Amino acid sequence: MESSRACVLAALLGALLAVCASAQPLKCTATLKGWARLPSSAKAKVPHNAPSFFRTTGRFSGPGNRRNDTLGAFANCAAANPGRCTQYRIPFADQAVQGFSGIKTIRDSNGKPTDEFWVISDNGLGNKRNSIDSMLFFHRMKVDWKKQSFSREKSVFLYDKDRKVPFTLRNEETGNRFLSGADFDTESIQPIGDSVWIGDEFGPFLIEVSASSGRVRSFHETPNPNDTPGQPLVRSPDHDALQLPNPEAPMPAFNLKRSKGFEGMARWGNFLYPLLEGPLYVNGPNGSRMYEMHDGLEYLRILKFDTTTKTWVSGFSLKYPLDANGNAIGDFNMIDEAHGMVLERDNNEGEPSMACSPGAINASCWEAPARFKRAYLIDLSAADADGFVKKVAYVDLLDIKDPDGVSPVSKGGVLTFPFQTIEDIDVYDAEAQTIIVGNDNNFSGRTLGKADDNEVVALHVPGFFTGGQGCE
Ligand SMILES: *[C@@H]1O[C@H](CO)[C@@H](O)[C@H](O)[C@H]1NC(C)=O
Ligand SMILES: *[C@@H]1O[C@H](CO)[C@@H](O)[C@H](O)[C@H]1NC(C)=O
Ligand SMILES: *[C@@H]1O[C@H](CO)[C@@H](O)[C@H](O)[C@H]1NC(C)=O
Ligand SMILES: CC(=O)N[C@H]1CO[C@H](CO)[C@@H](O)[C@@H]1O
Repeated sequence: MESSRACVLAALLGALLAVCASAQPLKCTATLKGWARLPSSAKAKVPHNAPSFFRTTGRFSGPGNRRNDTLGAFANCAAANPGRCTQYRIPFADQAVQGFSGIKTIRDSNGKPTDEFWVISDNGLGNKRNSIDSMLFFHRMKVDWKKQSFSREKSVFLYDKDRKVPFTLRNEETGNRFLSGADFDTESIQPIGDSVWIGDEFGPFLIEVSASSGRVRSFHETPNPNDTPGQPLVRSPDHDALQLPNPEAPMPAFNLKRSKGFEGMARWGNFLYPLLEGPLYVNGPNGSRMYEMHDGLEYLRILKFDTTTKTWVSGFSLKYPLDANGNAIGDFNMIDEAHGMVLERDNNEGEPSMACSPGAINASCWEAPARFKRAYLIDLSAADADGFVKKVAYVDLLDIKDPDGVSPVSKGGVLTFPFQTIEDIDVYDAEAQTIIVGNDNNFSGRTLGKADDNEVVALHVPGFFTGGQGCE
């Protein structure tokens, strides 16, 4: 906001137009280099030593989250448009693999990318109450760009045999104490050494597990970057320590929306940079309560964690300014020491060209099609005095150039990525100036009446590797 005011002033003076032009993020062209899919029906068998309860998923996704053990008891329909359902019915046998909320390119010992990636599955069916019979796991996936498919090479299920988690687990009194979608909502993944660090949304919490076995090694609460009396921690309504008080008593303090925890988490060296998906809820200027804002726009907190000492870096807090209130971030990874990539999105889904007419919503159009799906290049080293990182440039994921017809779902040389939740971004091959982006398929987005596959795309974005050069 301030920069655009400065621009108007400079324009009035008829000077410094070049400086102005760079104040707004530049649009970079993204060209499709690879496209691959994992069928939405992909399922994983549960480990032989996991409770048999987990051989079925989705018993609690019906009305009121009350259980129903009958396979296929409920249709899978969009919340906003109940007429629009997918081909699947719930509960189903085994565990759904699809729905990835974080990605990390696997590199060889020379730092060259392989065609393998770590991905983490989201917590199941979307929330704490309907994901009780979902297991938590991450996977090593192999992409075959020629066959346009990706396959699961290995799945690592999370378990807390050593009782590192300080609250009662769903599987408390079981041999291995596997973690479930009622315990955590796993959203971001960073391998460091032989550990994998996972960002959660219920606490929000940070969890360290063994990269090879998934055994929990450490557990960390989130400090409140604001000095708010009585609120030393960031807590969402799903934090384990919260419970509803008696009717006449005040509500307990919590300061983050549900499902707005560590959706993204970048890494540089031994430091993690967890990024909250939603703004903190803070004390307003006149005794009111409000979401944190700057010049009328919500912003998100980036924290810093030292994995060598396993402590939060106190006093550190950068801020990510959203383009619009209500937008969310999907993932965050670094390109170099100063630059990161952040996915920012609206909550809409569906092809913009297939929008419903106002007041005429039915199952064959999108009631709220995708409008804002972007990957931002940010500069952390250019943060202003208030800690706001600089949004340098962006890629419009609704306008991916596909001149060579790489993807079978491109139309007129353009691929759109109109999914509600796009939650995976990382550098793929820095030398070839490519990045990798994936959707968190929560069963909808591209095709009406059908659960969409998980898609990953390799995008050539030279502007992201040159600080925005060549972008307009
Ligand atoms: C479970 O769903 C089936 C199929 O819709 C229904 O017939 C049955 O009554 C349900 N059971 C319970 C306990 O709600
Ligand atoms: C996708 O996830 C969002 C947020 O969790 C939820 O509101 C929406 O209903 C889901 N869509 C479908 C089709 O399940
Ligand atoms: C559904 O709505 C769209 C746009 O609102 C309209 O063009 C189409 O004819 C409708 N289809 C049905 C089956 O009503
Ligand atoms: C009564 C009053 O002035 N309320 C204001 C308190 O501050 C918030 C946030 O700036 C405003 O939105 C309210 O209007």
